[in-house]
Formats: sequence, structure tokens, C-alpha cells
Amino acid sequence: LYLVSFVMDELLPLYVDVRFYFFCPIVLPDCVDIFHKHTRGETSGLFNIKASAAADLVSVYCFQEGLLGGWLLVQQRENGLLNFNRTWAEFREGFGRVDAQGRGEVWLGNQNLHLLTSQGETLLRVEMQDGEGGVSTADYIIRVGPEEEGYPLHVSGYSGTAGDALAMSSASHSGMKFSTWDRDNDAGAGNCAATHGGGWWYNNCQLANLNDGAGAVWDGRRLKSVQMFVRPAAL
Ligand SMILES: [Ca+2]
Repeated sequence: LYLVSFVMDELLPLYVDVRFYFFCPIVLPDCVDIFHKHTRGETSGLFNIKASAAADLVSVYCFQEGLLGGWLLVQQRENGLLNFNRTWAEFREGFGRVDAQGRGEVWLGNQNLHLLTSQGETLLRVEMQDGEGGVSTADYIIRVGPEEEGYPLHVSGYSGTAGDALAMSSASHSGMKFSTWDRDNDAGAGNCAATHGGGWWYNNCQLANLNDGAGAVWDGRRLKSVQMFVRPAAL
């Protein structure tokens, strides 16, 4: 009995610790776990994560500042250099990149967004900068469905300063499938993605389109730069 107790109390925790430190960095599923468990996790930067249902590691930028940290960069536009007029397949896989300082333009990809938002209740934060230097935010609960359903957007629970251009009732983007110029899933007679460029959860064209081919749009306003972050809702 003493031996069993010794193994359980003294050796097993050691084994778990060793396992943790050797294997943990490659299987963390989000930037919150990176923050708490990665040796460099409290510093913003590029990390490899693996969503629980994902086959592959993906390199993401974790923004770890603020009260909680744990924000994973899904999208960024800041200089207009990256072409957002892309196909369904390109939006599925993602395109662009950011560097270790978080500079650059990127779309993380619809499949990654689906996997990340399927791990549990997930927050979306949109941070927007306008041409006059104003900064505003929009926060939601977000879930993106699977490709066989058209990567539908489900957003609710708006709070923030930018106004609700995603979930508002008239011509809402919530519940809409994703559309690209080569896959029209929008509710209009025409092809919104062909008209406005980019790929988005078009309804009958846009209130918000952060992936607009000519630059991000929110509530009809053209933005100077924008970031989309996701984070598990649980602390
Ligand atoms: Ca249509």
C-alpha cells in the first residue's frame, strides 16, 4: 500500500510534469492556454497551436496584453498591400502572414476559424482604426459552422463603441454563409462578392465587410486598419 501511495503521490506528478514540459508546447489549442502554459506565453508573438479537432499545427499571433490576454489574431489589414480578392479555397485555407511583432496582413482561414470557435464559447473582438485616428471596438460571441454548411457566421451579444454592424436585425450578417466571387451564397439576386470583392458573410451585400476588396468597411464607414481577434469565453 505504501508503494502504491508513493507512486501516486511522488512519482506520478513528476511524470506528468515531465510530460507537460516536453509535449505541451505543440498541443496547446488557443492563446489562453499559450498565455498560461507556454514558457514565453505571456509575451505577444507567433506561436504554434492545434485546435482540438484540427489535423495540423497552425502558426498564429497571440496578443497577450491587457487584463486577460489570450487574443488570437484572425484577420488584420493595415497597409492595403495584401490582395483580399480570393477564391473560396483561398479563404478556406487562409492567406497572408504577420511577423513576430504582429505587423502584416492576414486572413487565418475559414477552416481554422471554424475549428477555433467550435472548441467552446468564443469571443470575437473587432478593433477598428479610422482615418482620423479614432479607435473603436465591437465584441460578440462567435461561432463559425463547418464547410459543408458554408462556414455560416453566428454572432450575438454585441457590446462596444463601433456600433453593431454584424448582428443587427435588418440584413444581418449573422446566420449567413460565407461567399466568395466563385461561390455565391448570399441572399441577393446578384453576386455580392463579385461586386465588392473579397470574401464575407454577405447577406444582400454589406453593412460590414472587413474583407472588402477595396479595404475594410464597418457600418458603411471605410476603415484605415482593422484587427479581428478570437478568445475562449472561459477564463
Ligand atoms: Ca446571390
